[in-house]
Amino acid sequence: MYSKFYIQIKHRNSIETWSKTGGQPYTLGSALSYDFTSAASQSYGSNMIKVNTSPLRFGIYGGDINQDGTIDATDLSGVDNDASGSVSGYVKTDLTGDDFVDAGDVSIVDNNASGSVSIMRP
Ligand SMILES: [Ca+2]
Ligand SMILES: [Ca+2]
Repeated sequence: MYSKFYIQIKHRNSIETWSKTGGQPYTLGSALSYDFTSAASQSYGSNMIKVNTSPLRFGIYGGDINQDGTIDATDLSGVDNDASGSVSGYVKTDLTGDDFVDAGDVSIVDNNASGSVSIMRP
């Protein structure tokens, strides 16, 4: 016997993302394997972005710096300020994970803010 569940991804500077609409069958006590990356529809509301074409891969949206569920001008402002100050290290405003805040990080937030990316949850 199984029930349907959702898998929730939370990450310090990305949009909270849930597994596909309708839920995932799961038998209590068994191992669970779930691939978010194969299609945008693997996430609830197809709330992911294509990050590679060969192999085809989808990823969660980066840029929700203040973790309020939407990527907008407030997040952009935070990353922009840190980029101007050449902030480095393990900081939330470093979206690319290279330990440095620069135009590459600003670009990601800017694109996702333009798309009004926000949480889609069951
Ligand atoms: Ca935000
Ligand atoms: Ca960076």
